Amino acid sequence: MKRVIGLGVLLGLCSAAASGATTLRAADTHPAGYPTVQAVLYMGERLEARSGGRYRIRVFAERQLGEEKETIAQTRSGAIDLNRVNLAPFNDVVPETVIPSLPFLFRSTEHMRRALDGPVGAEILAAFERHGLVGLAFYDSGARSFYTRDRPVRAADDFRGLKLRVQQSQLFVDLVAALGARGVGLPYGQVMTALETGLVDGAENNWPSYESSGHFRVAPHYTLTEHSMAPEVLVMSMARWQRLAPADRALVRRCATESVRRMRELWSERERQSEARVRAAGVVVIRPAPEAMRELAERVRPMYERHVRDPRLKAMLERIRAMAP
Ligand code: GTR
Repeated sequence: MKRVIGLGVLLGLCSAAASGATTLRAADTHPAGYPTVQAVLYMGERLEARSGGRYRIRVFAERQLGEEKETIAQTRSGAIDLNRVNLAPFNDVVPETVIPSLPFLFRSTEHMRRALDGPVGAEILAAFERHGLVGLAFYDSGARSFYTRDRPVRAADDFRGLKLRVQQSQLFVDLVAALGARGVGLPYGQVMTALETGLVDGAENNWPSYESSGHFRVAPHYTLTEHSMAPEVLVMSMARWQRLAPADRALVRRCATESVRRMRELWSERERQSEARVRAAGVVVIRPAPEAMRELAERVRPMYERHVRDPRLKAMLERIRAMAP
């Protein structure tokens, strides 16, 4: 759902124009204060300082510019300059993004960072260029786990009969089907109502999103499946990028890279806080037994064959596997 841009925002943009600074408009689905929003604001501070005040970044948080699928389309068309999105809504657009979104691929945060900070990550970021976007950086997103409204998921067979919300990605719809439930792709902003009305029985996300969205209040059973570590990504509109002087492009990249370190600090702190907050609110946290986890991994195994057919992507997958600690 789009909101009308407020007078304050317009005045802000006008005063930036009057001072001669160029304001880059950035979209984020999360509310103000969420680590991704903070990280892009930090990038803006760096950019403003490093460009001698010529550039600023304004973050339109909490879906002010639309849901992720819409903001991706708008960024590709050049209506939005920067976009911080999760990889999943890109799965059907940029095939390379499927790889780091695959279930149970990364063994740990270190494994994920090792892959994405190196040449594999650079290749995935470069792949956005074929789709009207410039990939600037990956941000951590922790691990995603399932949560349910009425009954907890303790064993693999508890997935049977459940309708679970996932991001708008075929990979994730298939993931839920492989587990034995039904996946419903919905934009983030519709999940709360879907949970409240029983349109879905649950959803899946990391600690900070589970907490900040308030979903924990309606779906208080959190099962630590940690099935995906699909990272966040920061992209720029290719149309906007091409209007930047080469030196300014390098500046934008540098400031985006600088924001990654800040994001990592903010993220680990927020993960801890969010987990503590939802536990204090009485959420039941379930750690599935090792046999249950083995069974889940077994169920999703055929997805690798189905979703990774291109030899180049298969090779990328093997490179990531080889980096496991
Ligand atoms: C969050 C992610 C968002 C959005 C959301 C969702 O973890 O940071 O960008 O994709 O999940 O589930 O829609």
